[in-house]
Amino acid sequence: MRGWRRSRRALLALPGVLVACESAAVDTAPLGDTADTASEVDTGPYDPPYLGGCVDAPAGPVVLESSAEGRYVGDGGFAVSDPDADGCPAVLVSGRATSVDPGHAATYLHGPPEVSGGLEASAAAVISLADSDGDFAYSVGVLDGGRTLVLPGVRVTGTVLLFDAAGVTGAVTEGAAWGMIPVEAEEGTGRFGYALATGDADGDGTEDLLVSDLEVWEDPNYTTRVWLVHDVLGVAAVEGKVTSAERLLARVPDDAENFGASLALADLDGDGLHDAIVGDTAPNAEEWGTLQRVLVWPGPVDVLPAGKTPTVVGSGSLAGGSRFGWSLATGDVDADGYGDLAVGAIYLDVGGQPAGGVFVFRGPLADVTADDADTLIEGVAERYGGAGEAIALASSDPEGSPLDLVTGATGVLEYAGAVYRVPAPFPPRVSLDESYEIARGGEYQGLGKGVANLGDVDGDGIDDIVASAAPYDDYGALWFLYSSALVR
Ligand SMILES: [Ca+2]
Ligand SMILES: [Ca+2]
Ligand SMILES: [Ca+2]
Ligand SMILES: [Ca+2]
Repeated sequence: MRGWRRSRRALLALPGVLVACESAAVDTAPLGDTADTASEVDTGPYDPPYLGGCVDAPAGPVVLESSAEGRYVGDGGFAVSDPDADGCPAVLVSGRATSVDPGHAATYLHGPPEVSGGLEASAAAVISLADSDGDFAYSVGVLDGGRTLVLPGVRVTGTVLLFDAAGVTGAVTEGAAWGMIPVEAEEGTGRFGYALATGDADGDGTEDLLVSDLEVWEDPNYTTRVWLVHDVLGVAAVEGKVTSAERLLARVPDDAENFGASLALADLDGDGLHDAIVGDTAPNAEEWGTLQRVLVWPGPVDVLPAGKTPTVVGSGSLAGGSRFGWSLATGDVDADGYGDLAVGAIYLDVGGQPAGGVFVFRGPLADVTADDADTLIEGVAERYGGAGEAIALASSDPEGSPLDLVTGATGVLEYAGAVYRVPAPFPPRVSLDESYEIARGGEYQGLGKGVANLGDVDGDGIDDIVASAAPYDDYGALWFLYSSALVR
């Protein structure tokens, strides 16, 4: 198997491409036939086959465009879950608020998207949060199997807001939150909530939260932090909407202003306990060039650094300003039982151009550098191509392993942007080209700002992908890339 061919985009507006989860229609067209048919049909009615999943197999990407000017949907992170276990994913994605200025908004979709009405019509809820200093929080997350939505709020101080996924409907604001946990005592001037991760950091069986608070540009008085909030649901349930008491467990290196640019809680050393993973890019090549790295604290993690020495995944011989650590993804890509780490570097030099790329390190990790990566995935050699902007891992195997790597590159094709899927197993070096492309944006759409694994939604045994095109006319769009519509 060699790559995925570019998928078709001519059939996006076909009505009836998607059906509800409870559809009982069964069409047993083989996957190969389905894909071939999709690649040859240009217009006209399309009778989507049903492969046993949540949606019928569409003929191409399903695109939901936002109708809210300035929404920039998908400008930040995704959180995908299936709280009612019906096989239809719920997608929480960040964007900006147009009803609150300045502010940010998370759009929550639950169940198959309806193409005809666009993003807002398909959304179960749009949660808009005021942002007093306009710095915009990017991240979103879920707890309790997706039954609780987690958003950082920044009206006055850094606050983690919790929403009942089943209880948010239509346009809501922070007043609908059932839990508010302040995690910063002083006035917020940083980019609180730039990244967050959920998992069991301290190994006690409760879900904990990492959330970063990056420095505002050129503010010499601000320190960059990653907060660790233990037992988020328990704290919120007991204390509700309190606004006192720091419960902040922080790591504040004074030499790194982008500490926490990316975060994950995942097991990388094979002991079954989540490890705390923090990306630390450097914005200025000359001044900060040596500080690009990913730090991995072995779990259980209590207070960072808690006397523990992190494993350091450094940028090695990469040029300063490569932004190694910009994005992270974790999973067992080679199915050997150890968690593996993928690290994005959006300005990685490829052929003399800041094209971007992704490094894959197979666990268990020791101190390594980018030069030791098991796989280097280089972006298309285009200036500010943006490969590694976001990373997801996804299976093409009904058995679930090993994992493909999916990355967006917002700047390729003169900012049309594209999403690439590199099939497992990975060779030591991969050069992204059209053979790996699974979707390509239109003019200046910047497709690939975010990518996430949806699980197998269309029922063909292959994980499907959702991607965002954030600069899309300042509105933004979500692209649902169902594998049954792609030709391999
Ligand atoms: Ca815990
Ligand atoms: Ca571990
Ligand atoms: Ca592995
Ligand atoms: Ca699929």
